[in-house]
Formats: sequence, C-alpha cells, structure tokens
Amino acid sequence: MLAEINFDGIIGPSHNYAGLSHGNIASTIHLGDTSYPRRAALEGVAKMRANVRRGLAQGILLPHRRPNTDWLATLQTDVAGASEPLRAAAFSASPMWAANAATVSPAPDTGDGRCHLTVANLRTMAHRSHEWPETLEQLKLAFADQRHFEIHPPVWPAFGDEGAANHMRLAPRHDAPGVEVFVYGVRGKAFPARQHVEASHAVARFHGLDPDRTLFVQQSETAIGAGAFHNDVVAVANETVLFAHEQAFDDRHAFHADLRRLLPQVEIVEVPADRVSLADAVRSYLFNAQLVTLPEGGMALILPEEARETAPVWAWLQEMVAGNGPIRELIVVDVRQSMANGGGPACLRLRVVADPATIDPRFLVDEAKLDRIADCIERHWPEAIAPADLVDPALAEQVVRARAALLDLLDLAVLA
Ligand code: SUG
Repeated sequence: MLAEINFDGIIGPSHNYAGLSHGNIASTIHLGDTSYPRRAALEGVAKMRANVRRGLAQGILLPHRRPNTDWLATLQTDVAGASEPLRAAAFSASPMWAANAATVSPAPDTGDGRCHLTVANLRTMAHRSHEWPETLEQLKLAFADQRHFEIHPPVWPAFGDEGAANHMRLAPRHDAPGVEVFVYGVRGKAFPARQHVEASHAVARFHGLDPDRTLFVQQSETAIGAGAFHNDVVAVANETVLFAHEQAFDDRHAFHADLRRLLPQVEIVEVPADRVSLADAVRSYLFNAQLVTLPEGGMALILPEEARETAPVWAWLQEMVAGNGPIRELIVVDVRQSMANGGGPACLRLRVVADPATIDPRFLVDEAKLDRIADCIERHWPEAIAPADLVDPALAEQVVRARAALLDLLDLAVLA
C-alpha cells in the first residue's frame, strides 16, 4: 500500500520578491519586482491538478502565519518598527518550498519500520530560520499516527539543514528498501553552503538508517558557486534513476561506484557540461524537475517552462526522450512566480512514501478539493505586492484573512 505522495506547499498570500537568499541567483535578480501572489498560488494548484490527473497521489502543506509577528516579538519589534530586511523576512512566503520542510526516510529504510521525518532548521537564511516551528506543528498533525510515523524536531542550529532538497533516495521500487543519499556542501566560493555534513549525519541517525546503505556525498564547490544553493538544483533521483549534471558532485566517480555497488540496477543519466553548462542548468532549473513514476509505468520529468525556453537544455531533453533511457516523457509546467524566487517544480513539493490511508485526510487532495482551494485563492489572495506594500497594515490584514479562509475551508482552523 506504500505510494509516493507529493506534498506541495500552497503558495501563501504574502509571496513577494525581497532578494533574501544570497547565493540564489533568481532571488537576487528579482529583488524589488512586483509579485503576483494570486497568480503564483494558482500556478501551484495547476501543477498539483495536472499531477492528480496523471493518477499521482497529492498532498498539501499550508502557508504559515504571516507576517510572523511572534518571531518579530522575540526580537522585540513589530511590523511597523522592524528594519526593512527584517520585515521582509517576517512576510516571506518561503514555506511554499516544501522540499526544504523536512527530510523523509520511508518505512522500508528505517530501523523501526516506520516513516521518519526530521524538520529542517533552515538556519542559514534569516527568513527561513523561523519556518521550523510551524512546519513541525503541521507535520505532527498530518502524520499523527505514531504506529506509522515519527516526527523529529530539527537538528541543533549549529549545523545547517535544508531538508529533502539535499537528500535523494534510490530503490528498486518506492516500497522496497533503498539507498539514501545525503548531499552536503563545504564551500561555495562567494556563496554559503547551506547543508552541513554533521546535520546530514544526525538526520541519518535520527531515522535509524542502515549505515551500509547510506551515502554522504559532497556537493561540488563549482555547483554552489554557479548558484546551485541546494542539490536539487543539479540532481534528482527516483527509484532506480539518478538524473544529474556532470558537475553536481565533488567526486562523481566515487559516488557512482558506491551507488552501483549498493544498487546494481541503478541507471545514471548524466548531463555533460559541454552540452548544458551549469549556468544553463541553474537558469532553466532542468534538474529541479519532479522525476516521477507514472501509474501506467515509465518515468516522466515535470519541468518548468524555463527548461523549454533554454535552447541547449531543450535540445538535450529532446534527444534524451528520443533515446532508449528510463525517462520517457517530458511534462512542462508554468510556475514562473515561484521560479523568480529560485523555486522550481521540485522545490514546491515534499515527497513522502507512505500508505495514504495512514495520513490525516485534510492534508490530501483530489481535483474537487483543488477546485475549492483555487476558488479560495481567487477570492482572497492579493493580486500584486510591490516592495513598499509590506509597510501597509491593510496588506498584513489581507494576508491574515486569506490564510484564515483557507484554513477554514480545509477544516484546519486548529492551525490558525
Ligand atoms: O531558500 N528562495 C528559496 C528557494 C528555495 C528552493 N528550494 C529548493 N531548491 N528545494 C531559498 O532560497 C527567496 C525569497 C526572497 O528572496 O524573497 C527564497 O527564499
């Protein structure tokens, strides 16, 4: 009964471009742009709807309380009194990027046969460092059944942890024991490495993973320096397939050899740097695709429009699907509002392999529920946010009301 379920972060009503993520090139480029939260959230819903129509299991995570006045209060300030960057951090809709919510080890991999989730501390970026308490609250609700799930609080903030964005799982099938791969950073030239090796090791211990089937792999400094602030910007895995850029890892030969030893049937699809440069990989988010197994069999890559628009990337993809490889289909989605902050299709989702019947149904969606969510977004989400709007109390009120309407609709007022 185990299935892969994608939990997408619903894009919150305060979505805006504040240039908060140093090392994330899109975030820096779009600093000060006007954002379109309603359009952003509807793009997210459309992506989920398309996946549901393909027969994939779909879940949701909810926007957090914004502006986060409790967090500002811990710094003895409020929305009016905060400095501009602090105010923007309190408004950030960054919980939409659910791949950073937690690291997940499905039941077949863990010591006690339960699915383990560790909430990410996201301590490297101020605007993300205050996500974890609410993420923990939501995960404890969604995965409350302790016969099947264990939720761990974050790793001590001395060691940065950014969750599933730096974690890959390869397995013969989703429901079979797998090999878990933790990718950590050491340096990134001018940019910070956000995932600390000690955090990755701690998460593996929390989850009771078999050390013989767990790999710790260093992300290449070149990749971080090119703007791959998370591994999922340069690599993605699904079941037996690893899809990665040639320059994603510090020592790819050692990594591939380990993978082949632990999972002989692994298929490594590597994109050479002389076909797609790291710059084009980062610009197009080719690897921030959702690599999924379709119910009818075969794998598809769910890619952002930007991948189609980047000529070398699209040419390479056309050749790949025309060949005899494991990835048979390309599905293109428009998530431009999220992309402009450095979040592609894969950033927007957290993968959990579990029996859907063991999950709180309020966190699972079908098309009818997605229609109701879209209707709520249409009615309540701000159409546009310009940077100067963050000081306007009317915006804060609208953001609070919009979230409350969504929670009511989903029977989740307990999160209010
Ligand atoms: O943490 N952007 C996010 C994007 C996260 C993408 N996630 C994965 N790769 N899994 C980040 O850098 C920008 C917010 C701003 O600048 O307003 C931001 O937080």
